Amino acid sequence: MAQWWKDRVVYQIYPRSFQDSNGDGIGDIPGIISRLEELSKLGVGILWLSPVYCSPDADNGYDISDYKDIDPKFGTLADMDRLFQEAKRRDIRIIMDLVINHTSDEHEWFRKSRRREEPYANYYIWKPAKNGGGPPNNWTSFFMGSVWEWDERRGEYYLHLFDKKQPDLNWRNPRVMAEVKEIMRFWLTRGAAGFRCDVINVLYKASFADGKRRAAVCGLEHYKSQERNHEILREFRRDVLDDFDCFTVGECAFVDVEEARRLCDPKARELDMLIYFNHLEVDRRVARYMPKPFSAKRLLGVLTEWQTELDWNAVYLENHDQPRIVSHYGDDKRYWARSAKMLATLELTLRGTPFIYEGQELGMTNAGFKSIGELDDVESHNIDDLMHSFCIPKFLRLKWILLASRDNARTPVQWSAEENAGFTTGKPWLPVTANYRTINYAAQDNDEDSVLNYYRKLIALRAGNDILKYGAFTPLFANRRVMAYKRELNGEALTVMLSFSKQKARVPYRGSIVTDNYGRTAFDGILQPYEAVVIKESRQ
Ligand code: TEU
Ligand code: CA
Repeated sequence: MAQWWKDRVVYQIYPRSFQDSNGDGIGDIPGIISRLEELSKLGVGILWLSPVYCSPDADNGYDISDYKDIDPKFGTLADMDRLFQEAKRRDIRIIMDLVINHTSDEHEWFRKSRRREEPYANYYIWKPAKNGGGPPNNWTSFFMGSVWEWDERRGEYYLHLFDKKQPDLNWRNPRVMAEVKEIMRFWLTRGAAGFRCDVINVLYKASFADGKRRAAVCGLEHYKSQERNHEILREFRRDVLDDFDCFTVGECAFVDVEEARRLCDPKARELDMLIYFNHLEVDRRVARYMPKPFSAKRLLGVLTEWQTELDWNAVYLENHDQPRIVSHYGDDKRYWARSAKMLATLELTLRGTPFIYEGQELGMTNAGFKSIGELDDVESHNIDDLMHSFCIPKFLRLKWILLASRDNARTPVQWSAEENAGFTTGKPWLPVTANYRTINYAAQDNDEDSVLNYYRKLIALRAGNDILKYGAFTPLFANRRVMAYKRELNGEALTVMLSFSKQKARVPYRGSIVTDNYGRTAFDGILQPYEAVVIKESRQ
């Protein structure tokens, strides 16, 4: 069924790195407003804002201390209202980040919970010490170490799946449910068009028994996608979301297709679509930090599973937790522009709602960090400590972490060749990547052949093409370096061929060109390095 959130392309803004308006080095809401024209010109129809609520920033806003106010570093509620209005004028809708697995330890609820002050005493997951002072179980955090932190004041441990400054809410407490519903209504009434729901499949902890040892995250089986978690999502729909014209996209940790089918079942409507990770991990061992060689065949395998098993899903290649795609599956040196455009073709010819991350449309690259000291991200520092404790040598730690660090995608958007890339007149909170003098918006805006204009062209192509939007997906062919797939609707088909390699490759398909990143007008069956070709099948 057609829906506005299927027709449109989403653009993710990481507010602190998007555009600074007042010289404090931190991007802000007035900065976003000042760039709406650029976003409109790109052709995006929905913005997802990473958290702009009050936060002490232990995890850059994913630790919220007040859900109903804007952090002063980003502006005011009045600025946010103006952003809703200004976006609406340009037919752009906005979804907010809903982070409800945990709050900040500086949230008023937690400060009172610690003191056992009612009604907050049971808003979080508190447990007494076990066997003479030890933690309640062996679970490990997504950000390394135990999930349990001892609280002197309360004399109990509290649970945190992420940083210790992110205590998990207690989803057994009906008051927590009521609070969150109110927060959702607050933003939907103000103008939000839905939510990106942070780690939404781990809310409900069904038991606190020890986890299986040797799991990447120990304890997962006790809280991932529990029955009650599904019910909670249906309750959000019934009691809140159904009253508004909105959609949800849930970020789901360690999710597989089977679980995803259930979460996105159009009948149950727990989520409208979800964010999974497997397609970005085909060249990684144990999650993200240990590399192995890339294979286009493996990538097509993962994509095929997700494209065909779900009726609809989110499609993305970058976000604020991942390295830049051109530095990951592309080539950020000789074939920088070619490979950035090839990856654009991949994203915009898959079935689903595309999510483009700020700077992706410019082909922004990894940051080129040289030392751990340059990194801001809590996860990078924790993983470094953990690897250190396993005696992994420094040069390897450095290599792996600098390549995969979340900060690679968090450097300021490169708007121009001016100082600090036109992002700020002050000192940016995270340094601008050195290549901003050549890779920037101003240089690409009027260059017909730029990565930016290629994105504009493809977004427009998708908008006017029902095969690309709603056509069925069928894999055709893949090897280590190239892949081909087909999109088909009402007897019409488009074939997409992509090269992930510096070498030429022969493919067995022919037809008239719909789009191509080499600008050619006829296809001879040979893919050039990092070429992307979309053809309309010739009927023979
Ligand atoms: O990320 C959730 C998540 O699963 C992360 O552990 C992610 O897999 C990891 O960062 C990849 O290295 C969400 C947010 O997107 C992230 O920014 C937050 O730090 C996290 O939740 C906690 O709120
Ligand atoms: Ca600012």
